[in-house]
This record gives sequence, C-alpha cells and structure tokens, in this order.
Amino acid sequence: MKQSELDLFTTSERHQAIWIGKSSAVLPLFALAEVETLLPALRQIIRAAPLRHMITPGGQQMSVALSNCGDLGWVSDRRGYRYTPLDPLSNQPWPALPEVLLELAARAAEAAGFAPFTPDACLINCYVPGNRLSLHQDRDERDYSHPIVSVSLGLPAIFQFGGHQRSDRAQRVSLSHGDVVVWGGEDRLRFHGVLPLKPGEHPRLGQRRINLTLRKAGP
Ligand code: MD3
Ligand code: FE
Repeated sequence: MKQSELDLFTTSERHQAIWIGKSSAVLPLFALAEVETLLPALRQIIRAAPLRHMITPGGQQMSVALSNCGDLGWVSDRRGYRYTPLDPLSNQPWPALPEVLLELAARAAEAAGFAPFTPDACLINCYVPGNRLSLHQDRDERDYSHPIVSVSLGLPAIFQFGGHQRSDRAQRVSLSHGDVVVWGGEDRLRFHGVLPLKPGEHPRLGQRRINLTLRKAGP
C-alpha cells in the first residue's frame, strides 16, 4: 500500500493489531506520526550518549551498536549483562526518556492490552547492513510481568520469534519503518533475534535500522 492510500484510513483502522503470539502483537506503522518528533530527540540522545559496540561476557564484540535513554540503560561487558543508572562512557546518567517516546510506548502497550506501562529504560540498537542479533532471551529485567515495546525505524528487518527453547522453530516477522511490537505475558521469555540486515537506503535514516526497545527494568 502506498502512503497516499494509507492516508485514507483512520488511525484505528491503520493500527489493527496483528497477533503473532498469545500475548504479542505487531501494530503496523503505529509510530509513523511521531517519527519527525522522535528523530531530533534521538539525535540529541546519541550526541550525549554515543552509540558504541559492547563486548559480550564471552569476549565477542556485538555487531549492533547501542546506546540508552531513561533511568536505566542496558550494558554488557566481560562481567555480564545488566542495567546501570550511569553511562559507563561518561559516568553520567543516561539522557532522559523523551516524553514522545514514553507516551508512544504507553499507547502501544494499551492498544495490545497491557495498561498501564511506564517504561524506565530505552535501549537504542543501531544496525547497518550485515548486522544481526542472534537468538536470545531478555532476562535482565527485574519483573517479567511488564511488557516490552519495540519501535522499528529505517531499513526493514526480519525478526525471528521463537519459542521457550532455543531449538524451537522460530517464525519470521518483517518489521518496517514505523512498526511497533508489544510483547508480554507468556511470550515475554520467548527466544528472539534479528536476521542479518539487508543492504538498502531508507529515505529518512539512510543505510541503517534503529530499534528502540522500551522496558520497565527497575522496581
Ligand atoms: C520477544 N532487540 O535488544 S526488540 C534486544 O530489533 C532485542 O533490536 C531487537 O531483542 C531489535 O534485546 C528486537 C524486540 C523484543 C524484545 C524483547 C522480547 C522481542 C521480544 C522479549 C520476548 C519476546
Ligand atoms: Fe531481545
């Protein structure tokens, strides 16, 4: 569908949730109306807390570059994965979570049946062609009863949504610029990953994909 055709739909029609699990839904283009507010906010965050390649506890450098905003940020080094209130690069608090992102995440969670959602952590993942995220579970948060909201920007990616065992067959879900996904409940600990990003040029973000993952990580 072309953007001109999408404009004919009302907001609620455009954001019909597509359920990919019992408690996980894709909200196609849910973030599109906020992108032009989000991008300058992101640029400012990345200026204060630059994207960097973290080292995994196994000693490998991650291919995806990352940063964070919010009260807590996800970090990885030889000692393990964890959430920290300070950016280890600057020893300063992570930049604040922009209002537009807090509000978008809360509305998306509500649209998928998880209200209220008050995230305190936003992980910013930046992919360039060839970058991937191998199958993993998100287990570094304190309380798995909170959902996770993810916002995709830039180049499209194929997301792998597996089961509770690494060896479970994964379904593939294509995520494009402006798509939002909400994961929760019994799907919260499912294995997931991102296949190597295909080369391309996005009109707004260039040769990149940015994924924002909003979580409630702390108490
Ligand atoms: C499914 N990031 O940073 S977020 C991650 O596109 C991560 O950068 C992906 O996985 C990305 O940890 C996708 C989507 C996500 C997050 C948590 C989940 C999917 C999930 C928890 C359970 C199931
Ligand atoms: Fe993850």
